[in-house]
Amino acid sequence: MKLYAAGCIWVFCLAFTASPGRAQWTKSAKPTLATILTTTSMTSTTSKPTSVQPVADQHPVANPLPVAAPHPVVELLPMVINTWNFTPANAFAWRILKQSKGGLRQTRNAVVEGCSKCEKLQCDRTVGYGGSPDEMGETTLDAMVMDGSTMDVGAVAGLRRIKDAVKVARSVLEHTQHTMLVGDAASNFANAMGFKSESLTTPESKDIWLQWTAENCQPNFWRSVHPDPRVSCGPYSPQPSPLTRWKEDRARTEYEIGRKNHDTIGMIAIDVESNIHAATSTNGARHKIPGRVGDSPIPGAGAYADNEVGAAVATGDGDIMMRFLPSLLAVEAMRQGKSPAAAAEVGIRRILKHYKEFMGAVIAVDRLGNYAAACYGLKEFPFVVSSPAKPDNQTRLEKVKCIPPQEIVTIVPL
Ligand code: SD4
Repeated sequence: MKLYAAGCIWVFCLAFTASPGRAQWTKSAKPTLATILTTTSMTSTTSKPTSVQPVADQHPVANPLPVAAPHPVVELLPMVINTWNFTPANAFAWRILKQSKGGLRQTRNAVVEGCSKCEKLQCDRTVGYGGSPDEMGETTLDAMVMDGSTMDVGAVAGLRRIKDAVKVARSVLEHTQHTMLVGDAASNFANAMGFKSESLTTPESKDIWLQWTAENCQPNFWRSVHPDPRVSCGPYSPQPSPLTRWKEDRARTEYEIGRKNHDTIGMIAIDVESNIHAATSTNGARHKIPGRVGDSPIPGAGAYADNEVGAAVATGDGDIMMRFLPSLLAVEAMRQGKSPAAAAEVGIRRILKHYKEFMGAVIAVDRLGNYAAACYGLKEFPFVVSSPAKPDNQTRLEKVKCIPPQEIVTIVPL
């Protein structure tokens, strides 16, 4: 019995010392069983996060298992990671995160300032003012900030006439007990918090809208209405809705949801103590029906963070993605011991099970800074990472190959 107990302890010690994340455990606050499992099961193929090598065990043992030679420890934290090739936003956030030795405020400042940078730069014209005009030609903004230590969230949706969406989301988090404010009322709140109102329309966004109206409002997001939305502008009135989904899938294919009309910045920052913040900002989907809200401001959909486990951010076709909460799925998969690579794929594959025509990506990061991404509907998905593990402590653009297209499955009528 004693021998058995000693054996169990010994096996545990071996597992612990051979774990790739061991080097960080001394720095990170209290690793949980979930993080132990996560770290030991990491098999990411989409990135090279596990460059930390096991340290040789010092205990005498009759038949020692082979262990790697001592290897210099590579720190993975602090880190900043974000969707798409929005490198200046990442570099800005990285500078902020490194301004001090980290700490809760720094991760919040990092993600908010990083996303805010993208809003100012109008990244790909899909973040910030002057992009994705809705059916009336107006740009409205969605954004969120989530604090992984308190699980507090601040979000805005359909924000009108205010450029600083992610900063208003932060104000919701810090100055209210609510989670999300929407539309004109969110703008009133923003004014009260000191943000100024101004038009979000630019000559470019006006041209996009004019061209769309000149082309009979094609494409659009309507279905089962009269006149036929595939050839006409509104106003529309309702028609009986078919019980099949094929029309919807066809419409989304025609719409060609992809880069340039459908991106978002989703950013995660983690400090050396594994304090995590995640944030998002977007102007949503081009030609959306006024009032439409996407996945980006929805906790669990556009982003999710939990200091105990890690965080995830998502980008893509928000109308579909928000039905599955892929960021929450990814974080929960890591909690159950999956690697970031497997966890990101869980978020994507759940959607694929139901929607074969969707485009999107999920980035998952564990609390030790190991990361991976998974995507579908594109050839590859770029993202930006800053961490001490990068050469010269630099901000780097990386890419992951997406899951190959699935066979289109015919939807059988209900
Ligand atoms: C949305 N998901 O509103 C957002 C936009 C986007 O990547 O592309 N996100 O649908």
